Amino acid sequence: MSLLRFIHAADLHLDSPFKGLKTVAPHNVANALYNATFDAFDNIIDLCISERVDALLIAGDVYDGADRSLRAQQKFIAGLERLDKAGIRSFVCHGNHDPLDGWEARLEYPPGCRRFGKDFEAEPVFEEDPARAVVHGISYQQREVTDNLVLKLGKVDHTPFSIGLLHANVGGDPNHPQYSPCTLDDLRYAGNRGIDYWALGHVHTRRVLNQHEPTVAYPGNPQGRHANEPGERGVYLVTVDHSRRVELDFRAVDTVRWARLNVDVSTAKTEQDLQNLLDQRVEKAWEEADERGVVARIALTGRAADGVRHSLRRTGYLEDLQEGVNDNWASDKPFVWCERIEDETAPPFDRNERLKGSDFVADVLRVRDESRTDEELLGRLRSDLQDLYAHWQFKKHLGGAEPAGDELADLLDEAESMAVDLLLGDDR
Ligand SMILES: [Mn+2]
Repeated sequence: MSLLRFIHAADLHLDSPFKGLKTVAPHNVANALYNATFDAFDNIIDLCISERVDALLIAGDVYDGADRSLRAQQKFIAGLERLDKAGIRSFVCHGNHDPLDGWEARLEYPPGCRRFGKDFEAEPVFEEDPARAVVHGISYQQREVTDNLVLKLGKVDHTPFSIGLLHANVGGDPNHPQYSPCTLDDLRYAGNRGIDYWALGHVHTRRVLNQHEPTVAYPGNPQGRHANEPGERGVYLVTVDHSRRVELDFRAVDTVRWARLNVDVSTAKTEQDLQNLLDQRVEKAWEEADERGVVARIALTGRAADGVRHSLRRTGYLEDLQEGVNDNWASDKPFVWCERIEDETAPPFDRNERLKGSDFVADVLRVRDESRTDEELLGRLRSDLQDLYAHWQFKKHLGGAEPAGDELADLLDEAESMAVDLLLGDDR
């Protein structure tokens, strides 16, 4: 049996508006988006109950705006009530999107829910055994908290397993506002090393900043809200054993997934080829989403054949391609809805023509050609590759022995093409 099991969630952003999309998406997609943040929250509650955890921790930004909608508040409380009836406690702090001074309807929270105020307070997880685990939480009084809230934490009793619940920007992540800024060391030494687990919120992409003593983690938001929040989204299921070892298990709970799909069209000789490649990629995304709806932004990449590239430039061509994808996939259940197709293809490249030149690109091509026969050059290359493949940091990613024969030739071709792409960029 474990000492403690809980779900660490953050940044629910209930009732996110999905700006602009609801009006252009087909009805079934708009509807899924409309419910997405709520459905993800329901999945969290279901997960808590099916995993029989002791508590749910929510590290701020429960709502999307300080003027939280009534619907969002009702749904939030309904979820917490379901937990309460299942005998699971909930602990909530508020962040910059849902500060304490924002409007709120006077609704009743279930008795098992503890919401934290503007100063750190400690609340035992188990009423009958208060020395087992304690949550220390703090909320934002107003939207812009520029003080380091961690410094407000007093000395923490180390007897119980102690969790800090906080919405904060650790280490100055430039993609998020610098609210309650602090360093990893602040967290490490907070309460004079009394905290065993920092349950953080604010950064929407999940990451573990410190594995143990203390564990410091952002679970990310449980539901992506736009193309810049792609991929699976969820919560951490946290198990603490009696020697206080922490185990994190990420669980996806999102109901609509954002995907950025790259389709390399360099092998497409005709428009039909391109369409086939597009369809294959969309099908793969559909499979990968594991029964969820997908909102896809597709980028066509690679060096397109002249004719294909020309077609892509025709007025309305990309929009028609997009509509074709949506005709096939958007009304499926689950759906893939393509929100946009972008042409990022590079102009075709005539290798023989380029070889005749005297510029650096021509040099790169010549070196590649020499590497087919020049034993001395190949020897140098092999010894460099050996160093790389034997390096302790790369070994685990590269696996196995260094490439030889055809494999090496493929690698060199790929290197040439990458080098050329980088040197030429997009000539447009
Ligand atoms: Mn947030």
